[in-house]
Amino acid sequence: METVIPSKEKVTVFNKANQVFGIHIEDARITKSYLLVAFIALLLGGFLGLLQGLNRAGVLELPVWLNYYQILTAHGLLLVVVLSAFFTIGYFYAGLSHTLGGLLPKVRKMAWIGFWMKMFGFVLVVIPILMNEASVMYTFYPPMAAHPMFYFGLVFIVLGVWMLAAGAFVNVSHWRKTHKGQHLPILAFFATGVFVLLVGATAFVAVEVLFMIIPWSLGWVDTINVMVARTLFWAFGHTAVNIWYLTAVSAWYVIVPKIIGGTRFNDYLTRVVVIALVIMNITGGFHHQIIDPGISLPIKFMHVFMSLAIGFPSLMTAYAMFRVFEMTGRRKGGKGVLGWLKKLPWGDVRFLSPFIAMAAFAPAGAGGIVQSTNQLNQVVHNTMWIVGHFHLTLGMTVVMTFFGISYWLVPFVSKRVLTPQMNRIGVVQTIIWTIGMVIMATSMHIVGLLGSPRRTSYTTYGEHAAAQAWDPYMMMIGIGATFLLIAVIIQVYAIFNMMFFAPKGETEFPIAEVEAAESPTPYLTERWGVWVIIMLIVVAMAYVLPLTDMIVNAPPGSPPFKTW
Ligand code: HEM
Ligand SMILES: [Cu+2]
Repeated sequence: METVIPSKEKVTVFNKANQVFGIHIEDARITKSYLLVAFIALLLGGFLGLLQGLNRAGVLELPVWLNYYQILTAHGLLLVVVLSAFFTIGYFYAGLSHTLGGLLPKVRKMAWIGFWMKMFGFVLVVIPILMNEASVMYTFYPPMAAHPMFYFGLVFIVLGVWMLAAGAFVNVSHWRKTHKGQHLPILAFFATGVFVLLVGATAFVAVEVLFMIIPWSLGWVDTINVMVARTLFWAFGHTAVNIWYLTAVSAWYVIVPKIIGGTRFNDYLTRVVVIALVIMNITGGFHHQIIDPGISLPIKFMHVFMSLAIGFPSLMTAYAMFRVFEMTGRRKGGKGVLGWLKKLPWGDVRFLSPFIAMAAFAPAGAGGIVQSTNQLNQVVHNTMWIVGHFHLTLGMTVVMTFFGISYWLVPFVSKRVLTPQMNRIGVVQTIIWTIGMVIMATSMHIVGLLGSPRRTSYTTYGEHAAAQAWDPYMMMIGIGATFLLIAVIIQVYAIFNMMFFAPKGETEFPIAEVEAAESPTPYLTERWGVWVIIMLIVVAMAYVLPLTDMIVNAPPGSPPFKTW
């Protein structure tokens, strides 16, 4: 079954075969495995989310053998690490296979090695969590210390990511060698950006875990520099969430225009957005530490500047999307100021879900700007507002885009079709998820402004009046969480159905074309070596001075603590 692609001619033949017969069966198996893990993580994580929501609403007391922080750790990791990463990898590997004429045999091997490294790492992480030996939450900030096994698991997860990134780079550079002078297909261009960022992000957490936390948790060194650890974590954590966002953005630019029967936005500007997001992403990490002590004001100011700079490509994206929607709607005969909106395929889950996802990014992005502002951050820092914010950004913008993708990607890799009934189920799922998230995230924002802290199990603070004022909102969080779990169950049912039981048939991998009249994109955009060097310079600018300062003028280190 191995398809060796030695020469240019064979590549084109294979390309054609790929377009006619869909994805190579072995490439499909890779993506299916990643997607299955992703959606099982959604099921487990969503269930734990409901437990948290009901606990905080005051209607569910957790049994003594189950700790709120244990659940919170698992929920965060399952959803921000497992669901997001596995979906991203499954989706982009299918995209690379489809647009580059199949994965190379050695890349397939790398994808499987990466898969099992990640799974092995995940098992190592889960065991101490189940034993209540690692209730450190997904940020695992020192001086809280988990069982060392937890950190070894993280190392394997990172190694798995590197293996997958290497696989993607091998396939991309092979294609470039055999297609000299051509532009990388747009989805492979996005994939390159995502894997560059994944390596950049995980490099920080690898240093933190390998060189600081593991020796400390094993007792080889007595104390840890908490500030350095937090800084390395957020250089990673901040970038990670932006990677999930960039994955969603790739579908908005490339896939959604095709689904609505239109053309995609200007190719040159699209590539510029990708490059801008890659270069400027890692340097926003300190906006998570905006009220941490020991970081000088000019440095914080620089990170805030870089964080807000990311708003620029995001606004370009918002403009690009609505331009595509309006042009497509008008071509289909939509008239007047808003008449074109009626021409969009609202009944198609592959459009509806990512559309709501994009709309959610408006309040989500605005909240992000609030949080990046020093004075406003003081009001919302570590309150439920923050939890509301990332359920809008990740729980709606990113995850709903992933859901929308799943309704064509799963049939595509399973050689099945999306039936009208399944589409209807998807629309219902989308509506229930939207209702749940809007209720939950809005209540979280408000109760956060009223002072309710995040990461705190149910308490009345001795019947304190301020805490009692939170009660109605907490109840709404519980109600939103219930809607969400219903939506999770429907979504996971849809995945299994589309993967194993839906009618056989060919499904298209939807990739939109550019406008015929568009001028060609300058080849400059393909200079990935240059973009990576600029990225490294910007990262050095943001991190070398503050990290040196934290190490040279180190505060007293801390021994490990088990606070739960
Ligand atoms: C069924 C759907 C979901 C429900 C009911 C839910 C509910 C909750 C609740 C109640 C909290 C706890 C807040 C606290 O005590 O601080 C929480 C935390 C969190 N959720 Fe969700 N959530 C859901 C889906 C998601 C999704 C899809 C993501 C991301 C992809 C996500 C990411 C997180 C993260 C990262 C935390 C924070 C953990 C921490 O602070 O350590 N959640 N969620
Ligand atoms: Cu951030």
